[in-house]
Amino acid sequence: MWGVATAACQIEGAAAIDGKGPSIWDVYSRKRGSIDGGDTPEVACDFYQHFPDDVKLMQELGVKDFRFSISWPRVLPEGTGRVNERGLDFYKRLTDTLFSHGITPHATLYHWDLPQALQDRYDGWQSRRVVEDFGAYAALMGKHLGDRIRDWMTLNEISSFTRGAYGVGKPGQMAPGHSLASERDVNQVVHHALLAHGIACQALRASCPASPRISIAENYSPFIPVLEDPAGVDAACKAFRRENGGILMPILTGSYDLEWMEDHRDSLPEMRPGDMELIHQPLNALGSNCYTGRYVRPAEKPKGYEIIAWSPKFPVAGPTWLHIVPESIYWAVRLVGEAAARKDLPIFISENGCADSCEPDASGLVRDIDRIMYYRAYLSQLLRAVAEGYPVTGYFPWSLLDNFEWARGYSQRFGLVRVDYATQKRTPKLSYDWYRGVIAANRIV
Ligand code: PNW
Repeated sequence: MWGVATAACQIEGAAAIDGKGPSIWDVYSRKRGSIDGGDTPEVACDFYQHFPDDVKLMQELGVKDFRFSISWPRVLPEGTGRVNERGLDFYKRLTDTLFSHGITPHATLYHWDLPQALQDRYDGWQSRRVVEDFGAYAALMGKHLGDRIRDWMTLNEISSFTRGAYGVGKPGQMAPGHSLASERDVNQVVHHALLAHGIACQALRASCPASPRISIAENYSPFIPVLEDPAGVDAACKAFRRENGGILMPILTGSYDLEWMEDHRDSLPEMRPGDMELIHQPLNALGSNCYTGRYVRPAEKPKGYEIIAWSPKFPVAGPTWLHIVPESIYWAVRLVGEAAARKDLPIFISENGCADSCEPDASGLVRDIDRIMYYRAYLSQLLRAVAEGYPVTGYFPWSLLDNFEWARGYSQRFGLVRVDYATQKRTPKLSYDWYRGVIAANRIV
């Protein structure tokens, strides 16, 4: 599959239109100092109005698969109970339009826009009550949209909306931007997200009329051996299991990694009987949001590996965290098979991308050769995984459009298509033309 990826809160706009309830990002972004430039997702790319044209852009690009997310407060303004038919209707119109352009929808149930009502009612992800409510929302989506949507992702990047939002003694940068008393409290928030994933898998399987294909989009950490010899690969495997031991490993294996538990022995979440079984649901595939990775080498330490610190001028592509590490995409695939012992599990790249640094030239074209370099390098590494027989099934660059980049507001542009936010004019960048060539040839050009 050659696709593109987006998320509701980052592109839709229409934050209070047609009965949508507020999300935690609508409220958080109005808090002074939370978002660069005081930006908010209120209008964004106004995809809510512009989607027919944007679907045409996808068709011209040649993609046959589109990843988007459903806004929970658009369909359930209070988080539970009353359904907003106009919200539901939007996703029906969107999927109909996708079908009429030969494009398959891939829907994420949760890409960070929790209904503010649930934040107010019981502190959102801090409360175990969110698990049941997420299950009910998933069941509702399966019932109303399951005839059109067969490919589902439950959650997007558990660590980002839990650890990224809840700091210990200091607020996180993601909504709702709270500070918690202890690491145990943060691990409890993560545990609730894991349970929500599990219950959503069950709810979709019970409610979709045609059997759904279920995955989760996770930004687990890949590790790249500095030296790729048996000892280096072994160090990468050890790092992979331990560093991903609190999210990916329980999802894939049904238990927190034992060494991760050792690292967190004083801060383990409250677990009830049956929790790990609920978290460990069969998956049809795994989505990897892959942007960067860390280098490791073997070490004479109890852990058996050392994560190498970044050299001061290591190249980045946009935000400061986005170190350019093309091999990360190869190891993100390989280590699921090798370190997590899930060689059977198909993997698709649910996100990969970078922010560019250019303004349009006199003709209006954005010559984003930095993005082309980035994509070509990462795709070459993905091709290595394919060549070695790993079950790679698809690639969804982030993103179709420039969009609301969370705490960075509109300052970071990840799109293959430029958006002029003042006029909502779309202009395909040079990388759009390049990706169209890749799709048409079905090879890296
Ligand atoms: C992902 N990090 O977020 C999200 O899924 C997208 O919504 C987002 O726009 C995209 O990547 C680009 O940032 C991330 O700090 C946010 O390592 C932060 C990190 C990674 C991914």
